[in-house]
Amino acid sequence: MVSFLSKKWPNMERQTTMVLATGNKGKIAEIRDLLVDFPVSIKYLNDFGPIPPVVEDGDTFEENAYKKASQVARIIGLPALADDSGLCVTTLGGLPGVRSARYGGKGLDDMERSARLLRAMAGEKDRAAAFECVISIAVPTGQALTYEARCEGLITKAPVGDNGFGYDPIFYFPPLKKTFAQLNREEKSRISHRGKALSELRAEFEKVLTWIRMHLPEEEKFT
Ligand code: ITT
Repeated sequence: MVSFLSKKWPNMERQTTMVLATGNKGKIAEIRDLLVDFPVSIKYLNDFGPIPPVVEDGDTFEENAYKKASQVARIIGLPALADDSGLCVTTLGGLPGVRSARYGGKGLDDMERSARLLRAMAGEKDRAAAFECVISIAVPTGQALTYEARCEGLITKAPVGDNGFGYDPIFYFPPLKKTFAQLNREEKSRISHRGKALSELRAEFEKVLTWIRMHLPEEEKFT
């Protein structure tokens, strides 16, 4: 491993451990894919004992992403990466937005939330919407880096496709003439809000790792 890393990442002979601060399996799969060849050892919330849930009461994706990353980093004592994202529908004044995971109330699953949104859009001609994503990487002392991106599309009249998660079946991406749920993970990541935010992060990953190491206590730098 070290020899592979030292060829591709000459200044990164050791791996840095980073916790993915999300319980959303769809996000985990997409983020893991995009960091697979990077010199980080990824840990998941499940690798640690029960962690108090983060109250996502921020008004912006950025606030919530920072809250999730910084709380997990502080409690676990390792750098953490969190994603706050959602679907913003123009004609609904940007809703469900930061409340995308809770739209329609507690106890609904992804399909029921999408059905609810389609009902709210019934008869509406303006179907414009955008997925937005903010990635926050925080260290235990609270400093953080932020990456963000959006992806514009249209809300369909009915769900189409079986892939992905969340609102993917009702989000149509005109350039590919498909909903996100008709794309495989790689196709989606090339154009999605999360894929674009993570590709900015990938583009300067070496700098990010150096920044993380500078902000870690001595004994955790090379775990
Ligand atoms: P964590 O907070 O644990 O990361 P969460 O699902 O609660 O998981 P958010 O608060 O960021 O995450 O809510 C994001 C919601 O927005 C998510 O549950 C989906 O309903 C929707 N969403 C975000 N990105 C999406 C994507 O790529 N495809 C479909 N729906 C997405």
